[in-house]
Amino acid sequence: MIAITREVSRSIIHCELTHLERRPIDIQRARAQHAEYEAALKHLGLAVLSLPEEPSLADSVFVEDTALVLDECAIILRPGADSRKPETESIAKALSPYRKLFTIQAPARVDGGDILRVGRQVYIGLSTRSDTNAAEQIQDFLQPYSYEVQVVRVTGCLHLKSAVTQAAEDTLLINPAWVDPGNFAGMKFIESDPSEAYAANALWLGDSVLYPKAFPRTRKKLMDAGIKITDVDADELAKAEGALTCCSLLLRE
Ligand code: CIR
Repeated sequence: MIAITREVSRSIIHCELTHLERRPIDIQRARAQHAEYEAALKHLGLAVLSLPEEPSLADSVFVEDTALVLDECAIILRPGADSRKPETESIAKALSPYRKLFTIQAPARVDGGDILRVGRQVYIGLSTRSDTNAAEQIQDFLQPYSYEVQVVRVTGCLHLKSAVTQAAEDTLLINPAWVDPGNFAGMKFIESDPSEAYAANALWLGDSVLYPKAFPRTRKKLMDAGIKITDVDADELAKAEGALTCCSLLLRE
């Protein structure tokens, strides 16, 4: 498995914010935590392809929002925030040796944070960043590969994956205040602790998850469910409204 990542931009203090107040971001600390994230992925056996910094693209560390990568192809997305649209160019270059590429066409908008793939099911969150036009284009691109695309309403948070992520083959980690579990037929659920609103974003790696140290109550629920956890500190990039899935694009070689 390869993880594509990108160095934290020196302009991250100018990041997009939707649900959070702007707070100072310590760039050195953000970079150190990001390096810890990459090291954890390497330790778990992934090859990390770390792309160079994009000094003028504030949110470019959050590579997840630029593409949907599947085994059969990749789709270059069209991020909902205008400041983030130029991020896709270098990602398309990085992905082209590995996958056939499709590209979402204007005026459709979709952030990768709004796309949750579980097996052959692709859920697309309708948030302030993503729309039905993009969902329809994704459905068309994936039609030959027998994925099922389903749109999901999300409220109160930035992205679908702020509200729900996969934590095991058959299990979703979910904040039911932000997304209705009824959307995900056939899955088991672990609910994030109500006192830890941002705790539903785990990075699932097949037999374990990477998980932020900031959410001990939800972490205990994951542990109690028998899920193996690698802890990482991610609170500095959390000030930029970024979570763990946002910082990588995973692809099987
Ligand atoms: C943004 O608002 O676009 C960034 N500040 C945070 C993006 C986080 N990405 C993600 O959840 N996939």
